[in-house]
Amino acid sequence: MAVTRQPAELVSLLERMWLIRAFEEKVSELYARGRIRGLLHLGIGQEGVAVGAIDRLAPDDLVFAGHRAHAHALAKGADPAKLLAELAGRTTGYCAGRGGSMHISAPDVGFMTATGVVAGNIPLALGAAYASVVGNRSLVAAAFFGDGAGQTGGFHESLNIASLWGLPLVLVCENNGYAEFTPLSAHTKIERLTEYAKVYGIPALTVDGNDVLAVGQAVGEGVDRARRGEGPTFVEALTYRLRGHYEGDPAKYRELAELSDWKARDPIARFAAVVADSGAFGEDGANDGVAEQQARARVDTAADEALAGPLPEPADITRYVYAD
Ligand SMILES: Cc1ncc(C[n+]2csc(CCOP(=O)(O)OP(=O)(O)O)c2C)c(N)n1
Ligand SMILES: [Mg+2]
Repeated sequence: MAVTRQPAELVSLLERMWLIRAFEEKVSELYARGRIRGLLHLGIGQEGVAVGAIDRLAPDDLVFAGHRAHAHALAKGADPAKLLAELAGRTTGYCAGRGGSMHISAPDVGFMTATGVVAGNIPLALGAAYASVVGNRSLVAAAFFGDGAGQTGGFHESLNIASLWGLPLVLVCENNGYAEFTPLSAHTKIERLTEYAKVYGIPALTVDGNDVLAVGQAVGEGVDRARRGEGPTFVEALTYRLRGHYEGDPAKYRELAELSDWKARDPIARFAAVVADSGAFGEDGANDGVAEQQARARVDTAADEALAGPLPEPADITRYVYAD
C-alpha cells in the first residue's frame, strides 16, 4: 500500500516493533534459563498488528488483550523493565509479581488487562466502551484476540451488544491460523472471521496483519468511526506466530514449509525495507539497523533492572488476597 506517513513516523513504528521483538527474544532466553517461569505465550511474528493498531489509539484509549499480550502492553507504552519484572515474579513488576505474563495490567498507560481466559477480555472492553458513552467521554476501547475467540459465547454476545448500542469498540482479531494446536479449518467452517462481525451488522475488513501500515489504516478507520459515535468496527489481521503456542511447544502440528513461508513475510524485515525505500535511514542507509541495536540495548538494561528487583517475601503470601 502507498506510504503516506512521515519518515520519522515510519522509524518510530519500526522502533516499536523492534522493542517488542527484542523484549520477547530476551524473555525466551530468560525462560530457558529458568529466570522466568510459568506458561508463556510469545507473539514473535505478530508485532505488526499490535504496533499498527495501537499507533492509531489516543493515550487515554483503553486496550484489553489476551494471553499473548506482551506486544500490546509495550505498544501502549508499558515500561519494559516493569513488565519484565512482572514476568520474573518481582515485587517491582506491574502487579507486584503476582500476575505474570497472562495477568499484566498497566492502567497508567491504558493497558487494562491481559487474560488467560480466551475472549474474556472482549466483554471487559465492551464494558469500557459502554462506560465511555455513559460517562460522556470520547475514549475508545480496543480488544485484541485470536481466531480461537470466535468460538466463544462472550465473543458473540459482545459483538451483538456493541453493534446494537453503537459502542466505541474496535475489535482486532489476530488470525494466526491456529488455536493452540488446532488449525482454523478444524475449529470453524468459516474461513473469513469478518463473517462473524457482518451478521451482527458490524463493518468488518480483513487485512495483511504482517503489514503494519495496512493494520494502522484499517484500525484507524475503526477508531475514527468509534470516536464519531458510529459504533464498533471489526478488523481481521492475517498473521502467524513464528514460535510455538507456548514456549516449549514442539509445534509438530505444522509443516516446516509453512513456517519458512511466514518467516519470509516477517513483519519487521518487510517494514524495514519500506522504511529504507522512504529514505528515512539517511542517504546511504547509515541508520539501517539502529532501531534493532537500540531496542536490544534497552531490553538488556530493562532485564538487569528487572532481575535486580526483590522477590516477594514468603510472609507476604496472603497480601492482595481479599477472601474473608
Ligand atoms: C475459555 C477458554 N477456553 C480454552 C482455553 C485454553 N486455550 C488457551 S489458548 C487457546 C487457543 C487460543 O487460540 P487463539 O484465540 O487463536 O489465540 P492464539 O493462541 O492463536 O494467539 C485455548 C483454547 C482458555 N484459556 N480459555
Ligand atoms: Mg490463533
